[in-house]
Amino acid sequence: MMEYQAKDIEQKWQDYWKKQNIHEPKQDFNLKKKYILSMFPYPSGAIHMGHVRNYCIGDAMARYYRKQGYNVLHPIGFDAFGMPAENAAIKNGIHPKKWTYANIDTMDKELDSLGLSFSKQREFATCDEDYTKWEQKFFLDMWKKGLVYRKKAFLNWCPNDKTVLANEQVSDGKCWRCSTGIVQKEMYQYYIKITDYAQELLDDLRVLQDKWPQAVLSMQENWIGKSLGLQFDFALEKQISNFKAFEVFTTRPDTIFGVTYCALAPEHPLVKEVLPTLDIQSQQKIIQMQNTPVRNRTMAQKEGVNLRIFAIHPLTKEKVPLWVANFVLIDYGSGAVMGVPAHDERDYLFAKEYQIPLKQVIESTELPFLDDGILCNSGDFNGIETSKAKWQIIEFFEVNKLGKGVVHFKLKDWGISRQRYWGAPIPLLHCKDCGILPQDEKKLPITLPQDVVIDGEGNPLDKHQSWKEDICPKCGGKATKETDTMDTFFQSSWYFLRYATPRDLWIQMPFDKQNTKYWLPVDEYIGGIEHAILHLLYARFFTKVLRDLGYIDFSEPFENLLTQGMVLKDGAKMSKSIGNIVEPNDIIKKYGADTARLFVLFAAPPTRELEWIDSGVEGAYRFIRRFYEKSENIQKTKTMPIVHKQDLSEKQRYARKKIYEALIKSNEIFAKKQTGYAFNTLIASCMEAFNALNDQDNLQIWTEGYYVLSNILEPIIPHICWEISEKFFDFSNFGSIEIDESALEEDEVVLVVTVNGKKRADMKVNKQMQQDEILLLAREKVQKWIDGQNIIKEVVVPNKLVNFVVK
Ligand code: ANZ
Ligand code: ZN
Repeated sequence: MMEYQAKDIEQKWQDYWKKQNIHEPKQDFNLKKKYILSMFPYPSGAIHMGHVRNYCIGDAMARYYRKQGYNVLHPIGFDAFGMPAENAAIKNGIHPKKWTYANIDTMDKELDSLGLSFSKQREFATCDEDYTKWEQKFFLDMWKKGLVYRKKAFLNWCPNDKTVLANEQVSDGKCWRCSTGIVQKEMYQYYIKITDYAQELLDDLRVLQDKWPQAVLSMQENWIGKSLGLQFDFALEKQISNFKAFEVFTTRPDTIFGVTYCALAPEHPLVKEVLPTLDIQSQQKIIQMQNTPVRNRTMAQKEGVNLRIFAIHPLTKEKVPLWVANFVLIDYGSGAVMGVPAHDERDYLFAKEYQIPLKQVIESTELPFLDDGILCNSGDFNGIETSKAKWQIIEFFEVNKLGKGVVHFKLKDWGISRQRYWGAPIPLLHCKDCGILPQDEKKLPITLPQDVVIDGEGNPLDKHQSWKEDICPKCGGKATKETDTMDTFFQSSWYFLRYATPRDLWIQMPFDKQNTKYWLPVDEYIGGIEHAILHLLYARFFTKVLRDLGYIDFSEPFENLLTQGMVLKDGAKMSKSIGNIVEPNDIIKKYGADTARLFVLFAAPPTRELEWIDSGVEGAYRFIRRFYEKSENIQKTKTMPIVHKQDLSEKQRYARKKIYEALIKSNEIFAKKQTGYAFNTLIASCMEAFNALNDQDNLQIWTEGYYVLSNILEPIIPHICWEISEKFFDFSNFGSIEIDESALEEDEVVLVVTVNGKKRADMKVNKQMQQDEILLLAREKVQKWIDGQNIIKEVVVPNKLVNFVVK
């Protein structure tokens, strides 16, 4: 008997694929193509089950389309810049570069051991210098086009470590390393004007309808957050230094008569002016609000300080008290709001806390009343529906030059500066006479210095004097390099474009026009839902910018998107902190890669959560072993086996039917993408077919069954299928296989039973039923019409009709 030795078989085929370069795309633009891409990993050091799932889904697609005759691009790389490498350097003293490339090496081997059909020739890491070069070029293109600007912004700052912290590094307002209370420090940052593209990013979500998950589309829509509203001024009762008024933005102009207070963001410039006039306690409270990271404020209690000054309501001319409130954001709208506690939940909570009165302006029995309704206490606008009043009040403000209707987006410009070492340097120079200048493009890439001290204090680049020194391209005087590096999302915003160009061109160009035109957009993009907004939004934005810079001529990078579900164990997300990790390596060592692949695709549909079940892994292994061991009886053939269909038994016909049903399912899950690539149902269908095959003894059918099943299972368990295919079919089964419709025909037919030509009954019979038997049954069915009469003639028209002539 053939014994299933997963390790030997898998090593054999992985070596073979590598040697034959079988998974490299062909440079033939006449072929139909598919670009299948699973999101590239961060080189943390080891592959986890989430990766396994992600890459097995992509690999199944890539292999399927290859067999269907497509030219397939299925690349892999590493998203290799970022903080963990620097943290490892701080902790263990390893250089970030060394740490990163060593991790890539390890993970590469792990990915190989899964038998993934990547185009390895196009593999790269985003920290490779020839990648940085083009990224810096794009940055300069954007700079020259006016898409980049520098602005002071508040950052989390640890006064002890003297370093900027990412939001993730702040917990409970304290530094993750030294637990010192962080402060908000105003520093220069570079921003990219993604807001210039807000409307297009929103509009084009429609293009992605039905091709991207609805959840992702909705999240992006909310993130972009378009609002229509009224922007207008509240005059101050008394001028304060230069301030005569402040501006507010509201989406509910219909509630304007209900304003009982106004509130400013803690960072509002007017607050700075008023601050010295307040008592110490109020001052401290405001400073504390300013030092709370914005993200934490939205979750905190509503807090406020009364500024003890008044604004004048533009319509009623009433005095309105002015507050500072922690829920007002400085960079949304005007950084100031009108408070309508009777009709807004947040305003209501705030007013209750600080005993601010309510004023009802929409008819209702209860407050707060948040719905639409009829206006009251609103002067000339009484009796009007809120939805109409909104527009009438905007018009009133415009006609009387009191304010104007405006569109606001929640989307903010993309801050790309990081005060970190392990990133792509921002290619700018500072000259004390000429200001900020772009680096000469001929000098790109601006690379990182190797000799660097990484101790967690400040930005290592900023402390590296000899690296910083440079020459001003304009006046020839001394200049210093910009020491900020770019956000890693900058790298992941165009990596999918890089793969489309063969490696030998990478030094000369970011990507080649013709290759890009052929391969892009990505046909299937697969990744975690956690990237629903940032990465997927930045990549969409980058694509539009590169289009406007003349590099490409399409607007959306990812044609279809599949967001895979999480991998769980014991009901919780597999994670180191919970300690419920199953190591992919252990599974591969014990059972083989095919088992890991089969289980991961069988246990749940790709978009759903997957619960790791050990017995399920065992089951997957047993199926593969049986599938392999039973293959020994196959009759060798280099073409589709021909089955003699006469006189097949019921079990034999059933087996053939199940085989072709599985084949249909295989084609169906790729054709009907909306169903989310339900590989699990395909596998179930194959298992059912295999059982039916085992339940019959016709060798031709046996061979035919294996011919088909090893074809449709190849995308899922490739090693074993290649082994079987080589041994018995000489790979002749690795193409698209035609469906034998006759195998799918139902065994049962419905016959019409007539008496003297008149229909009297329907009768379900097996197609193979003998004529005598049919007549016997038919006579019973029409008993009452032939009772007591002579049957003169009985006619059976096969598969159609039985007629009795009686007298
Ligand atoms: C008065 C009002 C009454 C409001 C009411 C809402 C309901 P969206 O729809 O998300 O765009 N707002 C404006 N600027 C703000 C800021 N910088 N920080 C915090 N909140 C701000 O939100 C617009 C609404 O959010 C605006 O409409 C304003 O409150 C508030 F019954 O004005 B509204
Ligand atoms: Zn200069």
